[in-house]
Amino acid sequence: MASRPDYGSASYGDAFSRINALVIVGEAMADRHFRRLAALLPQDREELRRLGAMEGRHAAGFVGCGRHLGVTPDLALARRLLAPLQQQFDACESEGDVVGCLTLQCLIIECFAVAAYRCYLPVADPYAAPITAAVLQDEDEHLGYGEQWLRQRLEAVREPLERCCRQAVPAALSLLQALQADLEAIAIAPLELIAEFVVCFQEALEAIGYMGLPE
Ligand code: PL3
Ligand code: FE2
Ligand code: FE2
Repeated sequence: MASRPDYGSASYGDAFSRINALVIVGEAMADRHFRRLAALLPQDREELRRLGAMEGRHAAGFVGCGRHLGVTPDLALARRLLAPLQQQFDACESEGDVVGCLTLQCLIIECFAVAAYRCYLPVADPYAAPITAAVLQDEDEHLGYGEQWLRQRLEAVREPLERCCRQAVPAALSLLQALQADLEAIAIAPLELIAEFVVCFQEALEAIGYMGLPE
């Protein structure tokens, strides 16, 4: 069990101002992505709108976590750090690459969120822990939606899916690198988070049907 940080300390609050902002802006970005996906995939429109609304509630929940600790989130920094992922989504959208849009949000960003919240949960403050646990269940559902959609179109999505991952996985990992010291300050081991992401991503690829099959 990781040792609990001092949630009231200045150093915890300082690190949390950046982590909390990243999560708030990341959730708001996910909300926007699901609404765009709802427009791109009219047959799933209602479900995708529902998933987007969940993301809006996640953002609000994490705003409350920062407020509870008296921390002001550094939203400008978070927007800068998330810009590459946002730009990638916008580029896929304008190229009509629906598979790229869906892979980026429902596979990469959701795996990233699941890994981050799994690592945060055991070291979260008592106010944030139940909020994070509830969000984590929702993220599993979002990942499941993406897995199912991609699994049903396995051969057709292979090439755009690979192209999307090749760009997005390094972008997500460099984001973690930028926050390495802040993660340590809130008692998350950056390497553990990367390992968790890899596990989650591999499980998702297996669920879609790319790996784990006998040759
Ligand atoms: C998908 O629903 C939302 C995507 C949000 C992206 C979050 C990434 C967070 C990375 C590092 C933060 C770990 C600690 C979490 C603390 C609340
Ligand atoms: Fe979310
Ligand atoms: Fe999500």
